[in-house]
Amino acid sequence: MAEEKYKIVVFGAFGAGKSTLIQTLDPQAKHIEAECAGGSTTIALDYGRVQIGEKRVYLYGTPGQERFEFAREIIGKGMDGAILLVDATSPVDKFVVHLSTSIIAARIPYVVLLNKCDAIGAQPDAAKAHFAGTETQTVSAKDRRGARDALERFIGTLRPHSIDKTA
Ligand SMILES: Nc1nc2c(ncn2[C@@H]2O[C@H](COP(=O)(O)OP(=O)(O)OP(=O)(O)O)[C@@H](O)[C@H]2O)c(=O)[nH]1
Ligand SMILES: [Mg+2]
Repeated sequence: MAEEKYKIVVFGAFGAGKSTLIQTLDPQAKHIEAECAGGSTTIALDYGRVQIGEKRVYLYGTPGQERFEFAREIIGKGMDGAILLVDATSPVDKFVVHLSTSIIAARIPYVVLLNKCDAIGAQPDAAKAHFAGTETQTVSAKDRRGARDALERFIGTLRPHSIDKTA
């Protein structure tokens, strides 16, 4: 049986935990970052790979800063599914709503992962209310088991990448 391939793109606001999630799922993941106040920020992309049985999942993380819209557009080309990672310790703002609206407009299957649920002050239910009608799951991007379970569940709902459909 041919291996199935999936391109999954992780969207989310600045500091939502996208790079952390991809690094947790693939400890050999690569990313391009720059120093910024209080730590580092993704300036181009994250890239990781995860094998789930016969399914090979290519994970691409996007930069969260608003000015990198062009990078999100390029990275998102040809994706099979999108993960919207939401920081459950901060209020859902206009930018996060913009990201979810863009994913819906592109008709891409997606899941909302409510992140940082291990942190004091996380309010996943308040965040969830903004995504009524969409599949949501609570995670901590630092917890490998929970993150992998969430990814597996999402991949299980998808069809493989179109390049394999010709086989
Ligand atoms: N407590 C807790 N902290 C987290 C979690 N996920 C990420 N963080 C922290 O949040 C900060 C930002 O995480 P990143 O993974 O760099 O966030 P990002 O979404 O890639 O950020 P940009 O690339 O700048 O958009 C880091 O200090 C992480 O350690 C989590 O699940 N729980
Ligand atoms: Mg990042």
